[in-house]
Amino acid sequence: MAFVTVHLLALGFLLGLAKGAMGSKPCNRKYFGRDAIVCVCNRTYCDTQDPVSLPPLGQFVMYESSKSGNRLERSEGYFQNKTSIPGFLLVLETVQRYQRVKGFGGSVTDAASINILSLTPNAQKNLLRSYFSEEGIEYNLLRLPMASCDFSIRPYSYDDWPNDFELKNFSLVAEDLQMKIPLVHRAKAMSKKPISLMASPWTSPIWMKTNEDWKGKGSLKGQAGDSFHKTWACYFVRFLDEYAKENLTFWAITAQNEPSSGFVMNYPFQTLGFTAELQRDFIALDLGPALARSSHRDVRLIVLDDNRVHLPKWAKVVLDSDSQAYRYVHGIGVHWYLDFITSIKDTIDATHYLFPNYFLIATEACAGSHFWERDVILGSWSRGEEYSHSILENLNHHVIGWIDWNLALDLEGGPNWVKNFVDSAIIVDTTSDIFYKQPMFYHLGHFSKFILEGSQRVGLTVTQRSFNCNLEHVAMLRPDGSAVVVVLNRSLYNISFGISDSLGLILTEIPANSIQTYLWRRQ
Ligand SMILES: *[C@@H]1O[C@H](CO)[C@@H](O)[C@H](O)[C@H]1NC(C)=O
Ligand SMILES: *[C@@H]1O[C@H](CO)[C@@H](O)[C@H](O)[C@H]1NC(C)=O
Ligand SMILES: *[C@@H]1O[C@H](CO)[C@@H](O)[C@H](O)[C@H]1NC(C)=O
Ligand SMILES: *[C@@H]1O[C@H](CO)[C@@H](O)[C@H](O)[C@H]1NC(C)=O
Ligand SMILES: *[C@@H]1O[C@H](CO)[C@@H](O)[C@H](O)[C@H]1NC(C)=O
Ligand SMILES: CC(=O)N[C@H]1CO[C@H](CO)[C@@H](O)[C@@H]1O
Repeated sequence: MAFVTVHLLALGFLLGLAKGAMGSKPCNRKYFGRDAIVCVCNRTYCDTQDPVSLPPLGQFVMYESSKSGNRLERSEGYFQNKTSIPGFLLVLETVQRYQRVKGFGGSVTDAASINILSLTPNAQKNLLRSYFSEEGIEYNLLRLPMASCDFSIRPYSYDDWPNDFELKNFSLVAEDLQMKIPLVHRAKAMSKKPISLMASPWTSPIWMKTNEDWKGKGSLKGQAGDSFHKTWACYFVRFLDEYAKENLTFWAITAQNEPSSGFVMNYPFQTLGFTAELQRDFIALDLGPALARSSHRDVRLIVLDDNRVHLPKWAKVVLDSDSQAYRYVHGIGVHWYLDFITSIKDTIDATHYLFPNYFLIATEACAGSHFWERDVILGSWSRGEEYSHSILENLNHHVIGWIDWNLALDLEGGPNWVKNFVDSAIIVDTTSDIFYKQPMFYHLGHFSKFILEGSQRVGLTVTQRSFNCNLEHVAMLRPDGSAVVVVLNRSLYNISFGISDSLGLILTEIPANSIQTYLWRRQ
């Protein structure tokens, strides 16, 4: 059933947008304050999207989410002839070509798994469909901790038998076999896209560590090339072997989650310290050769996996041509937690220009992690904007993907064995068998659902500025040649603007505090 509304825009352009709801189900809104809206799902109801379909040449589709309550609301419109040029114009420049996109996703932590599996089966299905199916936002990347992290209910590794250098007693645990692995299989089964997996260790077994503890300042005993380092490298291969036996293979691993944290006194949860030099030597002498000798030689190896403040220095050290490490490395992972103290130009751009053959990927982000922030804020639009602002900034600076932290947390922002609670795109309320889809979920969806793997960023130039207007935006060409433009307005004002392509002009408007995705055929 479709109904048609006509928008008369502030500038007086007649657009003729057709708003359509085919089979999609609207957000069941719940307010946690003015404009603090979540979409509530339970075992019998959840908001859905129709599969993305491209309109005929000369038309476009636009999806909008707004602070005032739209959630991926679809409408259609027509390209206009370039008669009247609006004050603010974005011009697609397809001759300017940048990185190809890997994708978007979230993390299957123990905590996320516990929360998802605490729901009744149909509610679980609605949650997983929200992330992975065509009715949802169609994630194609998943990051899995190798063994425990702070978002576990106990610290453990896969071999807690002291001095088991041959990893005789290495084994996956209940968290993998009963929760994470089945969930990943369910996600893959309901996804139309191939899902790529990434794994990251937080800590080695403690018997390999200088401090023999999960947390606190500590690194591997000994030095690169010795039995501790060789065993730790074999542990990665064993992990990949054991997951392969469960029919899960990985696209990538990172050498260590947040390696710099292992040098912080009293660091509160699982860590293993590496300086850039230690990481370089471990990869050159141990991890790189172990992977190359294994059946997992095609698994991409990602270094850093820590805040971008360490760039470009970390890359210069690890990828230095005097060592062999650079031969084994494919990419560089960044976390967003200290973005506010460093510019992307001085860190990520600088790294890209030095090492253009290594991809850059955003491997972890969450809201509510700083001590001055509340852990969970239900319905926070500004946290959604933090996500889309970060994704836009990263995509505009050579980054090929963006991975959220926990797929789902509870009302407190956990469970987390050291109470390091944070926010999540989906918050589960187990006692009521419901879950809340937060604004962060929809902000991510504006990218993950539309910018398919293999899409390439192209130029998008602002040609006119009639007023002090500073929209954030990115443009992509998808593998089938269609175009996607995402536009974010974090301000309090509506803006009329245009998007120009060789086909003509989209005359449109973006409301205050909203995000839009435009999609159209070009041939
Ligand atoms: C689920 O939510 C829908 C929409 O709000 C509601 O009509 C229905 O009664 C709920 N189902 C259960 C089992 O609570
Ligand atoms: C644009 O101009 C062409 C040729 O002048 C015309 O055929 C077409 O209908 C116009 N399109 C619109 C959307 O006005
Ligand atoms: C492996 O585990 C068994 C108990 O299941 C134990 O007896 C044995 O000592 C362990 N081996 C190593 C090398 O730690
Ligand atoms: C893995 O896949 C094979 C072949 O499809 C199947 O026979 C086997 O049961 C699967 N194993 C697991 C653990 O899922
Ligand atoms: C801004 O846009 C919203 C939604 O499209 C509309 O309801 C509102 O009237 C607009 N405000 C102004 C000042 O144009
Ligand atoms: C992010 C941003 O700056 N957005 C713009 C949204 O629209 C208003 C009104 O035109 C501008 O002032 C903002 O700069």
